[in-house]
Amino acid sequence: MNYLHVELPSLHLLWQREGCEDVVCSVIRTNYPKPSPLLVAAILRQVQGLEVQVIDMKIHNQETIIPYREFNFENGKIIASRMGMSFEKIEDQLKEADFLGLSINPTSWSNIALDFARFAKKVNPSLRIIIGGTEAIFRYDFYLKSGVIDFVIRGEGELVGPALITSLIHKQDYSGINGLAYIQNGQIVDTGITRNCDLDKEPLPAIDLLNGDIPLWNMPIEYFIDSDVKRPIMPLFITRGCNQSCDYCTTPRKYGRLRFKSLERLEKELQYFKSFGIESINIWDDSLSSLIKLGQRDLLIAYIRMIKAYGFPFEYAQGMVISDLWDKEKNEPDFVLISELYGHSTISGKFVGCYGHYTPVEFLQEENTTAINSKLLSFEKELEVIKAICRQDVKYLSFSCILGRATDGPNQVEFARKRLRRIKALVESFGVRILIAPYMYNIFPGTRLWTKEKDRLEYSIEEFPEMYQLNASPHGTNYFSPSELMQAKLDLEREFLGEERFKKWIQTGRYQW
Ligand code: B12
Ligand code: SF4
Repeated sequence: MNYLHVELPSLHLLWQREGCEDVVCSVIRTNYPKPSPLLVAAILRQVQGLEVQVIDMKIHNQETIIPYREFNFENGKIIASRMGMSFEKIEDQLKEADFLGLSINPTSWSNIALDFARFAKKVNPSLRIIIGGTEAIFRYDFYLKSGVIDFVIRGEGELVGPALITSLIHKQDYSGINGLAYIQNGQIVDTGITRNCDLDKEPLPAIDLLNGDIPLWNMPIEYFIDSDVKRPIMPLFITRGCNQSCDYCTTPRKYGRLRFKSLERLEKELQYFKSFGIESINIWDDSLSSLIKLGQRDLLIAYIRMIKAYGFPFEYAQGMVISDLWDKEKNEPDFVLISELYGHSTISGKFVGCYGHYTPVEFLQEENTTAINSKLLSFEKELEVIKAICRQDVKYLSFSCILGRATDGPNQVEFARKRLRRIKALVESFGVRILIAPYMYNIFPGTRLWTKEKDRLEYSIEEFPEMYQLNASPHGTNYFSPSELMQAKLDLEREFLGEERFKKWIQTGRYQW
C-alpha cells in the first residue's frame, strides 16, 4: 500500500490598507528540510508492505501565489494565498496513495490544510487522511468535525503511527491505540496525548526520500546568509520537550518533560548527515540549555564539541534560555559555557562552530523582565551575556521582543524601543550583524494563555486561523486595537531593519540580514 506525506504550501498573507503600503504579514520560510515529513516518513516506512513518498509543496514553484480567501480587518483587508506547488500538480500521486499524512504545526495553516484535504478526497475518495503536529493535537475535534480528516495523531508519531497504519492495512481494530482521535458512530473518540518515546530509538530522518530537494536546502532560519556558511543546511533536534513552563508556549503540553538523545545517537546522526553532503546544522531544539537544570551541563558541552568535531558550522535557531548563560555563584556570565557554545575555529579554511544565535529576550517593555518570566535575566545582566556572546565572534545575532500583552501600550513600546537601541548599539560595536524581530504575543491552543486569556480574542480561531501566528494578531491590548498593535510592531521593524531591509521584509515576508 502507498503512503504519501505532503508538506503544505506556504501561507502568504497580504494586509492592504488605503493610503498605506501593502504588508506581507506571514513569515515565509521555504528552503529548508522539513523535519516533520522527514521523520514521519522514516517512522512509517518501518511498516511492512508500506511504500512511502514525500512531497514538499513549499520548496517548489515559489513563484506561484494562489489567493484562496480574503476578509476585512478593521479599516483594511487581508488576502490569504497559498504559495508553492498548486494542488493540481500532485493529483497523480494523490490518486495512487492509500494514505495521506499531513503535519499541521502552526494554526495559521488550518485553512490550507483543510482545503488540501478536501481536494485530495475529491480526486481520491478512498484515501484515508491522517494529520499530526501541534495544531492538530490540540484542535483534533475541529478537524474531525470537518468531515475530511479520518485520524488525528495526538502526540508522538513514533508511538502511534506504525500501530495505526498496520491495523488499517490488516483491517484490524485500532480502538486500543493511545494518542489517537477519530469519529466512530458519529461520536469523537479521543485516547489522549501520547508522549515520551525513546529518542535513541527514533529512525534517522528519511533524507533519501527528498534527495532531489537537497540542493535547495540553502536557507537557515532567517533568510539567506553569506556564502561563508556552507550549504546544504540540515536541522537537528537533540532533545524533545521542556522543563520550563512559559505561558505562551505549547511545548510543555505537547511533548512533556525534557528528554535527550545519547552522544552515540548524535554521532550516528551527524555521520548520516555527512553521507548526504550536509555542510551546516541548524539546531532546532526548543530549549537545549534547559539540560543545565537537569544537571546535564557537561553533556550539553559534549554535544556541541561533537558537532564541532564533525566539522559543522551551526546556528542555535530557537535560542537558549538566557538565564542559563548566567553563572549564579560568580554573579557574571558563564564565560566557560559561552565559549564552549558559541566559539568557533577555522579548520582547513572552513568555519567550524557557532555562526548564529537567536536570543529570546522577549519582554523588554517591562522594567523588571524577570517578574514576567523567570527564565529571563534583568536587562543589565542580559547585556552582559550578549556582550560575552559577541566576544566569541558569532556572525549573526537575532533578537525577539514580544508585544501584545493586555498591558502593552505606546509607553511600553517606547520603553522596548530604547532597550532595543542599546542592544543594537552593543552588538554592532563588535561588528556582529543583528536582526531584531518583534513578535506578537499570540494565544495558541495548548498553552496556559489559551486557558487564561481566550476572552481577549477578537478574531475567532475557527473563522480567522490565518491571524494566529507571530506576525499578525487576532487580539489587541488595553491600548491598541489588533491592527494598531500590528502597526506598532511594523514601526519598530522599520527603525531596526532600516528602510531598505524593511521594504524587502514587508514585500516578501522574508527577513533580510
Ligand atoms: C521547528 C519549528 C519551526 C521551523 C520549521 C517549521 C516547519 N514547518 O517545519 C520554523 C522556524 C520555520 C518555524 C516557523 C514558524 N513557527 Co514554528 N516551531 C517549530 C518547533 C520548534 C518544532 C516543530 C518541529 O518541526 N518538530 C519536529 C517534528 C518532527 O515534530 P512534529 O511536527 O510535532 O511531529 C511529531 C508528532 O507531532 C507526530 N506527527 C506530526 N505530523 C504527523 C503526521 C502523521 C501522519 C503522523 C503519523 C504523525 C505526525 O509525529 C512526529 C514525531 O513524533 C515547534 C515547537 C514544537 N516543539 O513543536 C514550533 C511551533 C510549531 N511553531 C509555531 C509557530 C507559531 C510558527 C510560525 C507561525 C511563527 C511565525 N513566525 O509566525 C512560523 C510558521 C512559518 C512556517 N513557514 O513554518 C508554534 C505553533 C503554534 C500554533 N498553534 O500555531 C509552535 C508550536 C511553537 C509555539 N509557539 O508553541 N517553526
Ligand atoms: S518558550 Fe522555550 S523555555 Fe519556554 S516553555 Fe517553551 S520551549 Fe520551554
